[in-house]
Amino acid sequence: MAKAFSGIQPTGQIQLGNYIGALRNWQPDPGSFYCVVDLHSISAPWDPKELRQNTRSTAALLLALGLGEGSHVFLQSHVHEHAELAWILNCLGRMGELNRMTQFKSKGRGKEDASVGLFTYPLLMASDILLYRVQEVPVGEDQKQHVELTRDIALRFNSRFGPVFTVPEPRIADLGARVMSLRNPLEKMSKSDPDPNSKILLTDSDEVISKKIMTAVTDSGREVAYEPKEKPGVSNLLEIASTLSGEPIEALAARFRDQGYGAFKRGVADIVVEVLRPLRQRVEALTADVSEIDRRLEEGRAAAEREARPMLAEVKEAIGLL
Ligand code: AQP
Repeated sequence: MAKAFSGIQPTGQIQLGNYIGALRNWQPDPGSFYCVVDLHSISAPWDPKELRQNTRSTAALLLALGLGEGSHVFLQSHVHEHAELAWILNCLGRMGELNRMTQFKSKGRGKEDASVGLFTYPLLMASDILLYRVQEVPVGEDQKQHVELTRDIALRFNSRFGPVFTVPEPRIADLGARVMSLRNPLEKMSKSDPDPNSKILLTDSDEVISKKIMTAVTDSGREVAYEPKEKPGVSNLLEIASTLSGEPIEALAARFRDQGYGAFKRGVADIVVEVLRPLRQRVEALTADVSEIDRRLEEGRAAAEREARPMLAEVKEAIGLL
């Protein structure tokens, strides 16, 4: 069984793309670590009150998914080894490779007021992963480049200072690795998209979910078919429905082919509602007990520290820090 690490930013309410592309693939295997990466989320402007709320609600979601049983759930800022290793990796990462990161290009390139943290974010992410000697990093497509950078940094470090780091692999699902916005199917669904109708939140009620799907942008014509280039809107909805129901895309497309977009969207909405409802109810039950969330995060912190502390000590020794 491969050990895994992955993280999610508390930059807002968790959206369906986060669930389909990442959370759904996180397994509660012993030795795996799942983290609310709160330090990453302050690389863009933030509101302290919202950050506190989003951090707890994101932690509640990971716990509701059962990731605190077997595997461990914790907050990045609770384990200072992440920030400390990040400084060391900042001194090994190269300007050229960070300049090539597409996420920085789209979010920060050319913006005078973008934070330095947004530029160096991938090296904090490399630290998150490398502290836990994991083999796999289950992520959505948009994070693949950052995991590849982590591999490059680990290989560079190991060849210069000895075999300290485990070199991880990204694990990306074949389907649903890039769920698209419901308003613009050429753009990724994102927590931070200001248009509420572009994304389904895991906290949305059944009615809100149905309404958002019924008003999702589709394509010209009326035939339901999986053709991501010609029919990006319909194909996105087919991917969402297929990943959540387990029904193959071809079977779904055949079932709805001649029924028109209205009936198709109703079918997709029913699938999404049925999957998210029980999860939302578990999160609501957990959120009512803040002290229980904090107690379980404390357990996660202790487990994470037991791995991260000796790993950082090994790194310091290898690079010559006394
Ligand atoms: N649309 C998506 N489809 C599939 N996977 C996705 N992920 C994010 N959006 C999609 C995956 O979710 C995990 C957690 O992401 P993150 O919180 O680290 O930040 P992100 O990738 O930048 O996600 P967002 O929702 O778009 O956040 P903001 O708006 O803050 O930038 C990752 O594994 C990611 O691949």
